[in-house]
Amino acid sequence: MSLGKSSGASVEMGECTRNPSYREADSDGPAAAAAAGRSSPEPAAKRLSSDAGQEYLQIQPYAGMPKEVLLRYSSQARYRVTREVLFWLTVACTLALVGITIAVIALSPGCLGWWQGSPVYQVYPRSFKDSDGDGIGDLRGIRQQLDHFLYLNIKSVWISPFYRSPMKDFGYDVEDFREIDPIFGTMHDFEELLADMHNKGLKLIMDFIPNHTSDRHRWFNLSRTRDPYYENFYVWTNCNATHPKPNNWVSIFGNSSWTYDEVRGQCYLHQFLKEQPDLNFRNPDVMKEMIDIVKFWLDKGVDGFRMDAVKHILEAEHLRDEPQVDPNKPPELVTTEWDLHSDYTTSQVGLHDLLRTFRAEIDNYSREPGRYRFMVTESYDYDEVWKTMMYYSTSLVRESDFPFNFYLLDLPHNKSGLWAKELVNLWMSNMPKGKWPNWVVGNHDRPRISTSAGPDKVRVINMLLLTLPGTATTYYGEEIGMQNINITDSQIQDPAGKYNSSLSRDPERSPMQWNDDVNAGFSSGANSTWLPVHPNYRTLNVEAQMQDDTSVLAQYRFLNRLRSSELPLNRGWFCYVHADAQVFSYLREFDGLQRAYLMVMNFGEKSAVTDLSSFPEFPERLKVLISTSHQNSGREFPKSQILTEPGEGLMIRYSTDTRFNPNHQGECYISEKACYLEFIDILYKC
Ligand SMILES: [Ca+2]
Ligand SMILES: [Ca+2]
Repeated sequence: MSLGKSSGASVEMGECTRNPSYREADSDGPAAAAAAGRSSPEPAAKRLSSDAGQEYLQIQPYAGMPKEVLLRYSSQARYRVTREVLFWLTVACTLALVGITIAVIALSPGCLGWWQGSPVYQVYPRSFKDSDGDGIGDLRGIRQQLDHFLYLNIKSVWISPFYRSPMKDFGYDVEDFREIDPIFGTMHDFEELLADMHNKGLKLIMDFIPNHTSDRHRWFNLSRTRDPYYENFYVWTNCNATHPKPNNWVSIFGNSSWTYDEVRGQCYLHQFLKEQPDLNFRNPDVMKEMIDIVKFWLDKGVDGFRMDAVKHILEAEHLRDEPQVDPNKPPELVTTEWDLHSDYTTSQVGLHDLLRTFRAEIDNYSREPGRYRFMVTESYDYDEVWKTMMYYSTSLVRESDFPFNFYLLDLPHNKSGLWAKELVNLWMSNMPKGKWPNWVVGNHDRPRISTSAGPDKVRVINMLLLTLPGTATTYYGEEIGMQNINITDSQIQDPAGKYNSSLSRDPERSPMQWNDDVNAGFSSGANSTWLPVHPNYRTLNVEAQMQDDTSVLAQYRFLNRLRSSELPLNRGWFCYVHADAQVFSYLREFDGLQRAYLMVMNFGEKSAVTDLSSFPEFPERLKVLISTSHQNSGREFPKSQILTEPGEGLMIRYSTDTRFNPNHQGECYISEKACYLEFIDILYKC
């Protein structure tokens, strides 16, 4: 705005002239110059500008200074320099902050996902808790017991199938993938369960069964009647009605995997029960329908899937006979899966493409912050561990977060430290670099570890499970050392057991033992429970063990809580230290952290003295933080003489500045290397 060109300017000038300093400066300017006889050819404004530093040196700030005056005033060196210094200081600080932020992000190791930070607890829903007294566990029952998971510090819960099902294979024969079986409750019960779990910080992992449906599924009925869309939803082939064996393939449950269907006049394939026809994943419409089902549950908010029996998803299209393990065995005696090399019925080319397609759909739901959806595959190739490893994701293609590791199920086969190490190493030495391990010691298909390995080994096996690197899986009841039940032939419920009582999986599926009330607190109904409760429930139950700080439960809880809070245990190095006929010993440490955990565990049948004096990294005296034999907790041993009894596990905690892993690189593993800076309490990549 120009001076004197508007009334506003006049007002401003009026204000100016009331300021004595300005008036003095104003009159001192051109008037003083004229008085001094200096000629002044320059316009007044220009002269004012060039001489501002001199002429306005005496000006004091006052309210309502006009812009031009203010500018002249502020252009004095003392203000200009200060201003510029402050400006560049602000720029420098901002850049430094941005730089530090980028550096911290770049140097920070990734956080552990929820599926890495907690054991996965497997709930077998028929057996966990019955809410309505019919003797069968249900979803409302699970909801009633959520605090049990919080008590154990467990965050991930896998619930075995609860889809609508004729229960020929207790839920693994699905009649409708979008409905809850009435035995377990309603969709509303499920939604309430899921909401409650999320409110308590728990994640729900569902079973997903891609290989087959129930023969009662709508798709199968439409396929039998050759509905054009569903005609090829299952694996059909021509066969002889009186001798329905198009080839020698056998079912996992025994005998031919083909059954003649009178309605369609063809045979259908079933790799499991004849009531579980295999879906035909060579038909893209089948994949599309199954993906829609996955989305249905992801939309409901489930946190992940355990993909069932994945290696069976595809079969060879040529349907040729599989080679016999014993070529001389008469073909009519080839009736079990162990009689054949399952070259054409498992792990076919294209299988991983299908799983990666499922994974990509699941990942679409992982994009919201804090809503990672998890996928674990169930596949077991006992002698071909490399096949199992193929389910791990690669850096380019996403598949499983991990495939289930069932090798520890074989711990009871040979009670020795060497055997324990061999089974652990089978996974660790074959796992792709940087991947996350996992460990299973029990499930709904295998005898409980307390029975197969013996009750005296329960504590040490739980200790192993919770101190190895990676995610542990705990089958319900293992946290209290539940044992198999004995059942008579008339009590058998499992279809596999009805076919062959020695194959019955009922013994490991008995009701959860909550307390010493009727039915072990599992069911308040007067009627009997679907399987008998183990008679030891009066003393072996959750409530009793909560009162006893030396119990299996107390030890499980202690170790699991420690695991979640201690860096060496939840993401540190894992190093083999020693193995012999009795003892398996390993170390967990974390670079930059002084605390380390030395595990000395006796899986054998004799007491042992372990001499670790050849390792200079360990202090001379080692103090036991916790022993599975309670009386030995707190005990100190010289490192040359660490005493363990059969079935005893020691967790030794010590402090050191000397790292073990740099000197034993071939014996040590880590998934993602990270270091700790004690000085400012942060993790960083190293
Ligand atoms: Ca019930
Ligand atoms: Ca199949």
